Amino acid sequence: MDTNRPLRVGMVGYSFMGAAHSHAWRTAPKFFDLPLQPELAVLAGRNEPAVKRAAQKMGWAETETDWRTLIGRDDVDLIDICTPGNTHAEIAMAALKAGKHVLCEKPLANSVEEAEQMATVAEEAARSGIFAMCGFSYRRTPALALARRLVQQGKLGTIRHIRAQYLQDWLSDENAPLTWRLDKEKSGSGSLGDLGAHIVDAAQFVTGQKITGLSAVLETFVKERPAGGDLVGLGGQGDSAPDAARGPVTVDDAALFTARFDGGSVGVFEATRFALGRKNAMRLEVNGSDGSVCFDFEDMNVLQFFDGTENTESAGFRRIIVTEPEHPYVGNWWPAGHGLGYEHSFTHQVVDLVRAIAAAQQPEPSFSDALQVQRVLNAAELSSSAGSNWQPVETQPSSIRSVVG
Ligand code: SOE
Repeated sequence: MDTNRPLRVGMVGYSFMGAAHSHAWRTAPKFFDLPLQPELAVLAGRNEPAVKRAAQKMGWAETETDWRTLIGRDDVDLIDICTPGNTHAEIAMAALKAGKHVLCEKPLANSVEEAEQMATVAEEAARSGIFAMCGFSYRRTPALALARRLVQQGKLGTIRHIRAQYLQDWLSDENAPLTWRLDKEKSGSGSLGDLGAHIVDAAQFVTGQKITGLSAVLETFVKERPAGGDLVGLGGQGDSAPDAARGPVTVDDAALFTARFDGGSVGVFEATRFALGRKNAMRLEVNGSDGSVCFDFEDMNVLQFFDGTENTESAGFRRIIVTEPEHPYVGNWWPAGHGLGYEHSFTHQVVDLVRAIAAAQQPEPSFSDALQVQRVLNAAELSSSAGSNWQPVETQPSSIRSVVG
């Protein structure tokens, strides 16, 4: 690809994730030197007045009301998928087959079968220089990227424990209304896929180890909710309708599991939307033979580090404020101490994606990486429905698997 060219983006969906991605596409070239210049070319959504309003607000030049028309356009290079999970597979595979790069929101799909097909199509496309990436944005939070760097530098020694939580509370009110996130047909699963997928990716990203098996408990605390919630956004916040007719919640409210990793460590995972008072507590603690790291997204500019090789008399968790220019991604932003926010990880995602595409290299996480996360989610559902039976998880990439299988 000619690196002086623009990268013309077509995005499908314009709700919460659409807004975060639009901000990232707009902002990335203003703070980072990019080899291709992203253009917010076309925004697609089914409701014409709404998509036009969103396009104007978020800076998109044109709109389409059918994603198929968007994919058929010659003046679009990349398709960014910000829609509910039940549409990911069809849009992503059509886009890749039409020669468009793809960025797809997490979790990759609503089933392992769909994710396998997507990974296969993505591997084929990559052979002709067309790339696909899944949007596990939290790995681009500087403190988590620093945690990975410390692990790679050997500062933690042999990793033994991985403790991951993703705690939100927006469903604690049993009158919080139904949204698409509570409908298994659309979302695939509940806390498990929405939140659990993030901590599985983050844990594996930071430690470099893959989950090989798990035992899970999934629970739906509130089985019916008032219908008529915000069908595209988060919902559940201040717009309760207790008198409205109630409909079924078909996904898990909370997902917990213990896991083993291929590097010999053991892990505990918890994802819930019922942790009252916890708004976006995406937490990760890793304990090794020589050190530990601890992260909480509610204090996202900080990484706690314990150096077990120090004199025990003065040792203790050190609070690293991850805003120094030498910290991952931070040098392109503000002076030390002037923290970053939720939206920055999406901007970093765009930066890494654009650089990989320009260098004709596979961006990470690939669809094959996201397929492996999908296998973990699937194993958790199988385990929970079989009385928490141990479920093995395949770790090998999709292409190897199809040759073997
Ligand atoms: C909703 O629970 C949600 O928006 C997730 O879907 C996002 O991936 C996460 O970043 C914040 O919470």
